[in-house]
Parts: sequence; structure tokens; C-alpha cells
Amino acid sequence: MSEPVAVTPNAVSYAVRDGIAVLTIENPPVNALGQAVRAGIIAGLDQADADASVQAAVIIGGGRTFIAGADIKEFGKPPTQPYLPDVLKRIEAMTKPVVAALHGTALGGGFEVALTCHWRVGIDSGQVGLPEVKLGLLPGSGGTQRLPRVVGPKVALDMIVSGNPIPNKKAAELGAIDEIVNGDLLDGALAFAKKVVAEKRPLRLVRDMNDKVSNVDPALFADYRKSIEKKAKGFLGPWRCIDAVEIATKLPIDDGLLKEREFFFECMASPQRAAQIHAFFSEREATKIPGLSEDVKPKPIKSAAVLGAGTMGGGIAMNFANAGIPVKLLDVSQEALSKGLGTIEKNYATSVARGSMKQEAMDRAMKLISATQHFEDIGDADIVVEAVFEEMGVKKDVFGKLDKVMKPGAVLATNTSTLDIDEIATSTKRPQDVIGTHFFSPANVMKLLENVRGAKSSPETIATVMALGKQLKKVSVLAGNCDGFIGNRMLHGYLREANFLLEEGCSPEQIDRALEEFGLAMGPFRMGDLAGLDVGWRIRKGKAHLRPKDERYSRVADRLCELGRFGQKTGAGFYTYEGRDARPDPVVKDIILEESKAQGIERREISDEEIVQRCMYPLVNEGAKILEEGIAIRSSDIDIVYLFGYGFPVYRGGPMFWAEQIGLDKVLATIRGFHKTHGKFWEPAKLLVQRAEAGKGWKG
Ligand code: T1G
Repeated sequence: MSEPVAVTPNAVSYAVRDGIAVLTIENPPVNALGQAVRAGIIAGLDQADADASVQAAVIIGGGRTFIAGADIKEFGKPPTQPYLPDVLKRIEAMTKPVVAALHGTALGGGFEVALTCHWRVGIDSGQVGLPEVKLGLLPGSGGTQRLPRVVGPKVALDMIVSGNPIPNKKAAELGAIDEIVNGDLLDGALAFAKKVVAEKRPLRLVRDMNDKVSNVDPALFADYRKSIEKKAKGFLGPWRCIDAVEIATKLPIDDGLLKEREFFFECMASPQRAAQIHAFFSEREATKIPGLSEDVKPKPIKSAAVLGAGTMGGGIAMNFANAGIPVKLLDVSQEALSKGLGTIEKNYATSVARGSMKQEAMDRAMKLISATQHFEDIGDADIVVEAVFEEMGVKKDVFGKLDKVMKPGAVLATNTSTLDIDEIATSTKRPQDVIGTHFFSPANVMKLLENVRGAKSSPETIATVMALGKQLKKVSVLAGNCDGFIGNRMLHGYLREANFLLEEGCSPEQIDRALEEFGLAMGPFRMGDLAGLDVGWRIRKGKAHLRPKDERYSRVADRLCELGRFGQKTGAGFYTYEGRDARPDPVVKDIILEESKAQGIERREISDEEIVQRCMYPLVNEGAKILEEGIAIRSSDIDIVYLFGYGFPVYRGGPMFWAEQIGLDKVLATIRGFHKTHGKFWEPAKLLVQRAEAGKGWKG
């Protein structure tokens, strides 16, 4: 092979091996299609075309992956030439075969480059996909027009609307990859290119494959739109993805490409794209902990224990098993253990029945979960996560026992959702090993892991639980220690205002509907009925003595609980239930009217806009205080907590980002209005005032 020559510095190198040009993309970490890469591919293809000794070309990714997409960091900035469509046009104009060699994650524009090449080979372990919809976009460089021509419109819809990648093996079965290479990928790609040349195969372009996009039943798209109605509500991208794929079955490809580009720019200009890309980078930013130096190494977690075989404990144990980590579930009650293991097995069986998990994966996971009633059986675990009753006395007693049995250096984690980590740590002789790892229910489903540092949690312990989050495929955020940490602390204001609005004139269904229209997965009252109203009731009763006598307080939820109406689990809460079907209940309406009267409140018509502001702005105001106090490291961490733990719509980017898009000055003005009308709860956060009056966002 000739010495690789950098066609464009740090982007694409060019070499010739046995008459085949090899273009290697060198743009770590993921070979994103930045300007230099785009220019380098064109330059390399020009060189290959012009060199009579070159018979074909291979495009391959250097490092760990093929091209993983456009350079997202370029979005929102003025586009620079050559544009990606120019690169694709150059590939299609090649007079010699071009073979894409795929490994790692060939995603977005990367997969679009591959689909434009004449042939595609890949190694088994790689994946291909078009994840643009997750960024508020759609494949904007031919993906919606070429993929249906290769795999058919139905599979293309599944891939493009979900944004989920598929393994190269599956792609080969579907015809999107021509050969799976065993052994060295480059050798395989070169051999394939030589074979194509030797067989004098005519150059095959996807654009000329029209069989699979001809005579397609239009019902496919109507049905598809119906199938995503609930999940895609409020989003723009998924609907444009369907429109674009439908176009591929109606127009010649060049017209289709123009239409796709139009949809792409529409999505690119949408605030949803800005929000979803904010979420993409924020999720990664959240793992960066200032002050945690590079040389602090996380402790390896090769074994775990979970204390408490209840709903949370069982779900947490499943997370470890799913990550291939053996886990011991400890509960002093055999009955609780049997029930817990039964629930775990049922959860897995449901996933297998749904097709989201293979039976062998379930069997593997179940084998990794063992049960015990004895503390001494868990002492050798690298981490123990406590998930017992949410009461400080019980927690401290359990941590005292853990302090005695766990091996030195084991991480002692608590799943508490609000209690003081430092106080729990006082019941051990090793506060440096104590930390909060707050999972969200259902723990085996919700992605958020809110890690909570105690005053004495060591850097190593912090680094270990942050790395554990990645191992468990969670999205981790580090919070400081305060009542409610980040998420639940912000939730107080949200729930307080929702209940006040009931007394001021709203019904539970009006508030739930307004907030679900806003984009929340579930409104506060349906959510309360689902989670169980007794949980909050117990916490409020525990804090009643702290509440100033003159402080406004809504008794609606307490009165429901006093009637034994805890929500779905008792068949009635804010709604009555036939199965999961929630129906408004006149009993609740009467209680609300009585409470309005008791509070001397004149009920009034309340707009959906006021409902959204009254319920969402407390998140922003409390978020600003959390930032001020250093409980959250950055505003985007707060967004991540709400996106991954509380069902905040990702197309709004999270409460803090959403407030910035409205304008902090406008948000502050409304909060000041509420402060005048509704009193002290609406005292604007100092940081909000400071940033709004400076005309700035949260950063910079
Ligand atoms: N552009 C710029 N930076 C990117 C990037 C991208 N496409 N993908 C990842 N990074 C950065 C990331 O921010 C992080 O930076 C580092 O790379 C490692 O990422 C035209 C318009 C590829 C599966 O949506 O899904 O093509 O924090 O921590 O866990 O139609 O990154 O180190 O500074 O995630 O191994 C479509 C997005 C773009 C793929 C690797 N492509 N990336 O996961 O590493 S739009 C995507 C991922 C497009 C076309 C359209 C993942 C990954 P830092 P990481 P990872």
C-alpha cells in the first residue's frame, strides 16, 4: 500500500492498495462529517477518478467507527461548502465503483454516504441507522429517498421514525449491506472491490432502484401516522419523516430529494431542533464533573447488592442484572423476597412477551440475581444500594449494619428520594463511601439516575457512581444534598400550584389536559393517582409541624387520602378507575368546591396558558435557586433531570432551556405578577432576576 497522504489535514487520508484507492476518514471521536471531511471525500474521489491505475475506491472510517453523522456542532451556524449533497453527487458521478466499509456506528449522514456508494460491506458488530429524528430533524441527505429503495418503505419508516439503529447483520439481511466481512474490514472491502472490478459489474446506484417504492399502498402511510399519534404528539420531526418517505413512493428521486431538503430545513429552523440538540449535548455534559480530576479513577463495579426487595429494590436489581453484574437482593422478610423475585420475573416475562427482550437474555439476567435474608451474605459486593422504607430512622439503622458488614471501600449508596445524605452517613464510620443514587420508578425503565453527593462523599465514590450510571445505561446527573435534591425539590412548587389551581377554579382533568397538551407525559393528578397519593400524604404529614400557620395550604389531596382514595391502587383518587381508565368523579368535584369555600376563594375561569405558567414557572424559579446554591452544576443538568425523570417534552429541551427560549425577562415579569397576586411562594430567585435584568440566559 502506498503511504497514506492526508488529502485534507486531520480529516481524510488517501492511499492506493493493489489498484484500489482507500479514503480513510480521520476525524475523531466519531468521524463526524465536518467541512474538512466533506471536502476531503470529494478531493479523494477526484484523485481516484483521475488516477488511471485506480480501478475502484473504498471509503472507511479510521478509529472506532465509520462516519457517525453530520457534525452536530455545526448546526445553527452558517452552512459551509461543500455541502453533504455535493459529496453524494460526487459519489454518484464516480466512473469507478465506490465501496463503503462499515464498522462502529454508521449513522445519519454517515449511513447516507454509504447508501450513495455503489456497494456496502460491514463487520458483524457494527450498526447502521438514521437517528436524525432524535435531534428534531429528519435524514436530510437522501436517507428518506434511498433507504426505502433498498429495504422498502415499511422498514424504512420503522428505522427513520424511531431513529433506532439496526445491527449490520440485520442490515445485510434487508439488503442494505451487500456483504458481512469476517476478519479485517479493510481487507474484506478491498477484496469485495476487486471482485466487483473483476466481474465487470455495472455501477449500481440506489437512486435507480425503484421496485420497492412503486405501487405502494397509500394506506401504509395513513396507518403509520395513526400508529404514532400518541407518541409523536407535539413533535414535528416524526411527521416530516413519514411525509418524506411517502414522497419517495410518489416522486422521481430528484424531486423527492428536493422535497426532503425542504422538510429538512423546516425542521432545522424549528425551536424543537434547538431543544433536542440541546438535550443531546446536555446529556453528555452532565457526566463532566468540575473539580473531579482526570486521575480520580472510578472503582470497578463487578458485583452488587440491593437492600429491600420492594418495587424500587427489585427494579434496581434488574438494572445490575441487565448490565451483566451479579446482584444479591437482601430482605429480612422471606415473604418480601419471594414477592420481589416474583415481580422481577414477571417484569422480564412481560418484556419477552412484548418482544423487547429475548428469552435467553431473560434467563441470563435471572441467573445473575440471587436472594438472601442475611446481611453477612452481601459483604463482598463492590456496591450496595439501599432501597428500604423512606424514613430516616430506618435508613440510619440499616446503614449502621452495612457499615459493619460491607468490605472496605465498598460504595454504600442510598436510593432515598429526598432524605439528607449527610445524616444517613453519620450512622457509618466511612462517610466518604456514602452517596445517593436516586433511581426513578419504575427503576428498570426510567433512564435518569440522580446521584447525590454528601459533604463527605469522596471524589472516588462520586466518580464510581457516575461511571456506574453509564454501565447501567442510565443518564446520570450529579446533585448536591438538599431536601428533594434537584428533581423532587422542583416538583414541590409544581404540585403546590396545581392543587391551588383546583381551589381557584380548575378541575383535575382540565389541569392534566392542559399540561399534557404542553407535552408532559402525564398531568399531575393522573401521575399522582398512578404513583399513589399516600406517598405524598405521608411526607406532608411528616412536615406539617414545620409549616407556618398562615401559609396557604391545599387540603384537597389530604381529604382524598383520608377517604382512602390513594389513586389507581385503591380504584379511586383524583379520578375513579375502571382498570386504568380514569374518569372524573363528582365526589372529588364536591371536595374541591368545599375547599374553595373554606379558603374563601371566589372560583374563576382559568386559561390553559395560566395553568402552564403557574405549574411550569415554579420549576424555572426553583431551578434558578438550585443553580444559585450549587445543588446543580449547570442549568442543562436540571433540564436532563426533567427530561429523563419527569417526562418533560424533549422538543422543549427541559424547563431551563424552555424558559430561555421564552426569554428570562418575560418569565420574570410573569413571576413578578404571580408574586403580587399569590404571595411569597412566587418570590423570584435572585439568579433569575440577575440574568433576566442582564438580558442573558443561564450561562455566559
Ligand atoms: N457531531 C458532533 N459531535 C458528536 C456527534 C456528531 N454527530 N456524535 C457524537 N459527538 C460527540 C459527543 O458530543 C461526544 O463529545 C463525543 O462525540 C463522543 O460521543 C445529514 C443531518 C455516535 C453512538 O445523531 O449517537 O447526520 O462529550 O459520548 O457513547 O441527514 O455519539 O466527548 O466532547 O455519545 O460512544 C446524526 C449522534 C447527526 C449520532 C457514539 N448522527 N451521536 O456514542 O460516545 S444529524 C447522530 C451518537 C445528520 C444527516 C443529518 C453517539 C454515538 P464529548 P458519545 P458514544
